[in-house]
Amino acid sequence: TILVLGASGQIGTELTQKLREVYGETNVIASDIREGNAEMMASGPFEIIDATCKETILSVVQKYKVNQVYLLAAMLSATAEKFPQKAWDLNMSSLLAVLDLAKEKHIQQVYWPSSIAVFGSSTPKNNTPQQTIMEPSTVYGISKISGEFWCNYYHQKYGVDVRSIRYPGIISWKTKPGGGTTDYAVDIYFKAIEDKKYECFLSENTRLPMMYMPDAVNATIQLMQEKSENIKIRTSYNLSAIDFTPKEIAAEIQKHVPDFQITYNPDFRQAIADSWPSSINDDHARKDWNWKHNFDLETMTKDILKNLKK
Ligand code: VAH
Repeated sequence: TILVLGASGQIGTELTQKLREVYGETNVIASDIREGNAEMMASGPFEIIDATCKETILSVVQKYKVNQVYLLAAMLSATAEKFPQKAWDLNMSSLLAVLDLAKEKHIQQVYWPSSIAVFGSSTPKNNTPQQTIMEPSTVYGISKISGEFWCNYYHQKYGVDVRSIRYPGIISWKTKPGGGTTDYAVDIYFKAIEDKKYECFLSENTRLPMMYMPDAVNATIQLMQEKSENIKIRTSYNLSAIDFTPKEIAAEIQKHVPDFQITYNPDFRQAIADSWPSSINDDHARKDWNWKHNFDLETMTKDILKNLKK
């Protein structure tokens, strides 16, 4: 069976839903520090777990004979700047707890997400390569780059089968934004439908790498199903789909909501966004495990607005 830690979060919610479709609802145990949405709570087993507590995770692993853990619990970039120590503790102790369970053979496979936040202002901004200068300037980025090297260490030293993806900004409509810097691109769709206007906390030409949730969820499951010998990178894979600016996404929305208005009022999150790349090179993921994305800005926008207008 599969255990999802952080199942009530933005990615966890939709990853749990997809895993239950693929593996069967009773074979995917959802867990978080708080309950998830009604659909998740109704569609399969749920456990309240503090992801930093190894003993609690182990007891649930033993209760359901878990062999795969997806660790999606974390504090994201903007919130982490407000609570640095809490973010470090949550992001790191949850990872080390799960890696130790794998080292001790309680579980056989681990998924853990990294982020483009591992890159900093000194990283080449366009078509950022898999291996390059990485000087993160956010607490979130520091925790993610540290986590990548812990994953690689546990794989090299103890043979732990841990796999990871550096997610770009993930766009979805099923859960409200959760404290990320890229979450303007989630909120903008809700506001376009509700108010026909949106005040953006990033400047109009801030280009960031992004991906629609279905692509991110499919990539995650595809990576975990790949034969282990094909996974050449055990820190974390660059993954790319689209990149756009607030101005470009607003123009795409205006094709469907003609009187939608965007204004700009950059805040502390502008400095975070400015430290990240504008586009990512993911040749390694495409070569090692045949990754390819399906959604672009146009098809993503159509799909989101179709669902939000229901
Ligand atoms: C954040 N959505 O904004 C996350 C992600 C690359 C961005 O890590 O913090």
